[in-house]
Order: sequence, then C-alpha cells, then structure tokens
Amino acid sequence: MKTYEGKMIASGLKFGIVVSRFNDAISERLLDGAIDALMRHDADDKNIDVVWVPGSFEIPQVAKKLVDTGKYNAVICLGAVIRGETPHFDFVAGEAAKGIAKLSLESKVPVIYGILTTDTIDQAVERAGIKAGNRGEKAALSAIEMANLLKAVK
Ligand code: INI
Repeated sequence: MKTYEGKMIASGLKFGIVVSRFNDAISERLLDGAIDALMRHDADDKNIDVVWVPGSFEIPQVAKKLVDTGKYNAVICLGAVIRGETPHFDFVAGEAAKGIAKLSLESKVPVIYGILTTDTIDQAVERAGIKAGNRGEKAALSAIEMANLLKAVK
C-alpha cells in the first residue's frame, strides 16, 4: 500500500492570489489571512503575486490567466459574496463557484476556492478572522497541501 499526502511546506512554491475588491473590508482580511498562513509555512514573499479584480464574478477569468502563465504552483481565489446586499447573489456566487470548479478540473495546478458566500455581513466578518476563523487562511493551507499533493501524485 502507498499513501499520498500533501506536505504543509510552502518553501520554493509560487502562489498567485486573485482577490475581489467588492466587499474589500472583508476580502482584505481574507488576503491578510492567506498571506500570513503562506508565510508561516515558509513561503517567500517574492513568490506570492496578488491580483485585485472588481468582483467575485471576475475571479475565474483572471485565475485562468494566472494558471495559463505556468508560473504558479497554486492559484488561490478570495472574495466575499453577501446575499443581503444583492438580488443577483445567486448568479455572482454560482458563476464564481462554477468557473473556479471548471478551471481547477482543467488545470495542472490547484485552483483553490476561498470565496465566502453568506447571508449577512456579520456572517462574512465572522469568517474573515473574527470568531469563526479566517477563510483566507484555510484557502492558503489548502493551496499548500494541494500543490505538494499534486507534485507527489504523478
Ligand atoms: N461581487 C462580489 O464579489 N460580492 C458581492 O457581494 C457582489 N454583489 O453584491 O453584487 C459582487 N458583485 C459584483 C460582481 O462580482 C461583478 O464585479 C459585477 O457584476 C461586474 O461584472
């Protein structure tokens, strides 16, 4: 029997982070959490590129562009879609999730879904570093694990 696992070591890995400006008070916290997690796992800040996009709807297109450069070991997508604020919540949240899922299946490197979808601003705040962890940090940890796992499984 052989078991494969992704090591939680980020040294030598290159990360692209796509982050949405919409609800930036939340997404900045997700970005802080993600960068903090990468650095605490020995990433080099020269190996982290951050790209801001207008909203979560635009994340998959830019994430694809980053994947297509071939420069990154993982691409991390961060944003916050809050139902209370928009009647088109379902479209924005749904299209972002679909786009990222499709891209990740087509990509040789992991594309990590770190978009909060919540009913209220309070729920988003709680998941951005207050009370209920930081979704950006969790996304970064998934990126490290998956980047190493996909290298290990040949
Ligand atoms: N984008 C978000 O990231 N979060 C939201 O909550 C949101 N709302 O509320 O509408 C949102 N809308 C913008 C959307 O992502 C696109 O940027 C816009 O439709 C232009 O294509």
